[in-house]
Amino acid sequence: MLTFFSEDSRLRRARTELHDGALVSPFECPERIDLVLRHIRQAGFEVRTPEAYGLGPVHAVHDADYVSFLETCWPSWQAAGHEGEAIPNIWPARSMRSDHVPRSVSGKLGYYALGADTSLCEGTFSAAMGSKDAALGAVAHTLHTQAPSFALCRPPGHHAASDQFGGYCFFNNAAIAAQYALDAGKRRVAVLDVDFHHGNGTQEIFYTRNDVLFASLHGDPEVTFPYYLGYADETGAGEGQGYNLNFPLPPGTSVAAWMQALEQALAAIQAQECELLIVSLGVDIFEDDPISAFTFKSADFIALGERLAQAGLPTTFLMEGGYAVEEIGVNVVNVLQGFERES
Ligand code: OKP
Ligand code: ZN
Repeated sequence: MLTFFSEDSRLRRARTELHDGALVSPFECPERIDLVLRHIRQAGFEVRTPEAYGLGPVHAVHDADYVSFLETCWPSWQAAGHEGEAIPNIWPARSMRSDHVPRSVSGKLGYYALGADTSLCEGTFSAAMGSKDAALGAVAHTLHTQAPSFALCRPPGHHAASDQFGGYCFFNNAAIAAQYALDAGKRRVAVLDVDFHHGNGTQEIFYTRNDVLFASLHGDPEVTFPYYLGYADETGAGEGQGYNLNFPLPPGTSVAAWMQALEQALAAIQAQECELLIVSLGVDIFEDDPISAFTFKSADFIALGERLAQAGLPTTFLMEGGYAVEEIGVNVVNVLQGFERES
């Protein structure tokens, strides 16, 4: 399967993640790329560098002031004389004003962040640009040829909302790709999110719209990040009513039960006459993922790819999570090869 990847994705090399009360080396590390590329090449897939699409497709789904903030945060943080990486430590919480963006970079950080797990550092913006370019290159290829494609996006995107970063995400690659497909003439696009974590950003961006059907299978937010979105009763609003589908599943969910939920998601995608399938492919549903709690074995990813192919739609896969670095490449390529075998 033709793979799109930008070397700029390597430019983010964060040193710190606030995890369980300590600053640790980030789970979302550049080494993830190497393992995926190794297995992509072993499978004989061509790897193509995407063209630079600029900020136009980003502004189509993200707030312009948010995008400027991401671009200027690191130099502003350094100019303020801070030693470590840029990490928010205060938010416009319920008891305070959320209608005002403070002048200080520290105030802006809390305003534009949804968590403290994701530090901003040198190269973050450039890596996010490369990541969304890979997504755009892949979806453009699928639009032109009907052939499936894979974007090795890094950093991931599905937690990024219209004006917030977090959960290791800055630009919402899936939303950017879906909007690009709509602008190219598709009437309805399905985004199927199989990452262990709920794609809160993708949900937020399309929540009131019926031209994108968002369906997500994920760890129950009662007990799992991102906690404050991803419940089954979030079904869309206004014209988007019925076009948002959440399948929260308990930690330890069996692959069989997960596949049953997938059947429901695919049935909705089929019923709503979607013309393109974008898969937010997180392989953190793997049994040994260090921050997740589903039970996929490497071989199960083949069956997942096969089942997705049976939907019969033009399909673009976008990389999201997956933190069992040793197995990330096998698991991703198993999905893609399962898909190819069945299509
Ligand atoms: C990103 B993606 C570990 C707790 C969770 C954020 C998880 C982000 C996952 N410190 N931290 O959906 O794979
Ligand atoms: Zn995840």
